[in-house]
Amino acid sequence: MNDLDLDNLFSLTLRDSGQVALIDGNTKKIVNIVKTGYAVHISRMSASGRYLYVIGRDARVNLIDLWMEVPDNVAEIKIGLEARSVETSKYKGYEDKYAIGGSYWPPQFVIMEAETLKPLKVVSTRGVTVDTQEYHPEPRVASIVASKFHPEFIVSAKETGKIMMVDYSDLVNLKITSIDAAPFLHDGGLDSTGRYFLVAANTSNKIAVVDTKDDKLVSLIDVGVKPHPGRGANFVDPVYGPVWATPHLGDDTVALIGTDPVKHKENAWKVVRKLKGQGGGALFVKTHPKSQNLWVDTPLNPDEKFNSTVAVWDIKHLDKGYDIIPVGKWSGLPGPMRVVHGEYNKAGDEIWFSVWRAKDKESAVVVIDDKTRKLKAVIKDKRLITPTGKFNVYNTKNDVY
Ligand code: DHE
Repeated sequence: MNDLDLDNLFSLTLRDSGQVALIDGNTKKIVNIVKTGYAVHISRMSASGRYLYVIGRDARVNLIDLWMEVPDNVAEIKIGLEARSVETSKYKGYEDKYAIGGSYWPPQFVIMEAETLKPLKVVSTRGVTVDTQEYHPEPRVASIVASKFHPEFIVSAKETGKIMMVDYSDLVNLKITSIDAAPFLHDGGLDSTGRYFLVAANTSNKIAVVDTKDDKLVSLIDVGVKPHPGRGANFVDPVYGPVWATPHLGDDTVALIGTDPVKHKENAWKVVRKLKGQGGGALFVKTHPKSQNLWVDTPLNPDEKFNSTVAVWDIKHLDKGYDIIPVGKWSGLPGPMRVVHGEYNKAGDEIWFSVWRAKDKESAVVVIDDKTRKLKAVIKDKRLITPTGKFNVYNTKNDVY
């Protein structure tokens, strides 16, 4: 019912106002500000691209219909008291059929009817840890990803270190393949083929790799201190072939892990390179299949030099080191601030960063021309309160990262 270029719409988290801003990626204009949960956290897309799901830290899931004249909420539910993750079924034949929310408290995940959010199945994550085999009463649900190879959700339980392949094809006779990874699982994403899921076990300083076709653990890889990939970044390293990258909270490195066990067998599931970045306190890394740039933020670094800038590498010349892009300065806003979470537009020729300031201060989104690395636009509006994560509809729907 609208003429929006929905594939290039962005859902921008407005963390402390409990809202998302829907922004037209072409005009950079706000289409709507939608009320969501408390300290709203992430957005994910349905397979068709019609429905947007948002989860708040209060475990409120909002379902936004992008086909309405003005996209807005059409359903909401609380799946618990505290939560971080939401995802939708993407396997062929199950598009737009199920949604899943994972909660920190109670320790459980909830499978819902995608079009209404009607809860269909609640599954507890209580159980024993993979290492000492001790009972844990509250394993929080961390990242959730939809499998492309089976009708399954890939659900990470933080404290127990288990990755559960939850088969949603038969909710009555529910099958879960439980894979022992490592505690404490946090965030992660798929490799470029969509077959392998790489997830940070952050205080174990490891990345766990799961083959989502064979439903098996492939490897536990030692990386730096407290890896924090977001969904990670996939690109082709000129020497080592296809890699997936993660930066770290606890050190200044970016680990590049080989992801091609067929044509680059000797590099698969090994850290093939460690880039030296600006500093610790990094949260997110980003590139795009059409880009030659690898971007890393450092929003949690206490030094203003780092938390208001981002580092960018030329993928073809990784050994030349990084350039520093003064995103905070380009916003025209004074510090303190955190520059956080790069996200590409659909075409892959712009990257957007949030300039996150206190909730009573003006914030902004800075849009950078990816090719020239020059400032393209600054999106400012008094309604953009504490912008953090942002999710382009096309890239989120298709797991482009
Ligand atoms: Fe997040 C993803 C948990 C704090 C922004 N965050 C995730 C995921 C988890 C998680 C489990 C993976 C979800 C998935 O993929 O299904 N985050 C937590 C926390 O427990 C933590 C550390 C503390 C808390 O109290 O919540 C936390 N997160 C933050 C922030 O302070 C951030 C920087 C700003 C904000 O908006 O709250 C933040 N987290 C994000 C973003 C993603 C995310 C933007 C999704 C990244 C992506 O590209 O997919």
